[in-house]
Amino acid sequence: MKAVIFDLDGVITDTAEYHFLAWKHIAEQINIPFDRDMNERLKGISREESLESILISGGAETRYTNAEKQELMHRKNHDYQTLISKLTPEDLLPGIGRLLCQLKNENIKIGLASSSRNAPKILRRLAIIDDFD
Ligand code: GL1
Repeated sequence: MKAVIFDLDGVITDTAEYHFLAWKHIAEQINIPFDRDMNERLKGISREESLESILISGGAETRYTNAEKQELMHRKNHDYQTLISKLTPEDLLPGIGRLLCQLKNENIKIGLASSSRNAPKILRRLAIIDDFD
């Protein structure tokens, strides 16, 4: 094996829960019901696609201008960044720290594949950014 490519949210750390909370907050502010089933449909998709799916689920796909959509995404990301600002190396999911060590010891390259534009910030907060090739 030459390389291992990790997903981030919900694999390296439980940021999937923080995305859920932040999207739920925004959806409720615009009166669109948002539950865990809806959240499942958003996993792995970008911020723009996630907002679009939420708007479609609430029959609101034509309610907002592009500028208003940008503002909604900005608010979601602000809430999300407040939540991830509390992350520490303790928040690595079980086994991830050990696995990264093992891969490095065996000179296997380590990569990350994530739709999240917050990924570098999260790796820094978890103190594992230098482990990634
Ligand atoms: C984006 C979405 C999240 C999630 C991630 C991929 O993250 O907003 O809900 O789907 O992509 O795991 P971000 O907003 O951090 O770029």
